Amino acid sequence: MKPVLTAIARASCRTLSLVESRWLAAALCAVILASVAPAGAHEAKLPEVSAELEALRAKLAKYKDPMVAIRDGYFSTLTCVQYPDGAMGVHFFNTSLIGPTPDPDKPQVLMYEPVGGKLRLIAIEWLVPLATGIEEAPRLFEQTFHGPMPGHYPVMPKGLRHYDMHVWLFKENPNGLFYGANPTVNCVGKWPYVVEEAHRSDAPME
Ligand SMILES: [Cu+2]
Repeated sequence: MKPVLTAIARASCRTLSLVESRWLAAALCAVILASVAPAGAHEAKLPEVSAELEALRAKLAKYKDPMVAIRDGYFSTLTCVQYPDGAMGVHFFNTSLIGPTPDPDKPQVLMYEPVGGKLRLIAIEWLVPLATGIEEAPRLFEQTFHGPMPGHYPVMPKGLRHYDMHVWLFKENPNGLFYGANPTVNCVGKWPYVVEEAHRSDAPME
């Protein structure tokens, strides 16, 4: 159906180009084309991942709806976290999943990007506080967690020292699938509550 609509829109654009006012024709044309743009056109490009992460992405896709996340115990921390080299977005944190051994199927954190006043799922994160008793950095998907680092104030108390690992399952990160900040995500001016952190997200802060 959509390709047919797009073809009709393009044809009407050609007809409009015969209209005397070029400006008016261009403006009308833009409106017509925008109205038939496919719904997915504004969706983030999905990164290529291993079969294991692909399966996890399918399992977690239900959380594209933040209401589903809330019902499952992932609560919004309200603020959008910004770094000099990119942003993480808004973290939804499920404290009931905290433990010393990270479960590959159950990240403690979901991350959302503010887009047009709404939240779009972009990444997931595992977070293991030192208070769980772990001493060495955990590993998942052949990656070693970052840290230990202090809690990210004011979203967390500074004393919440932890290891963490981010995976950009739902939005391509030019810095890498496991890198903390994504330069294509921006909080400033997009969300009423923004925390700007000075340190690069992956740098251990002792
Ligand atoms: Cu994060």
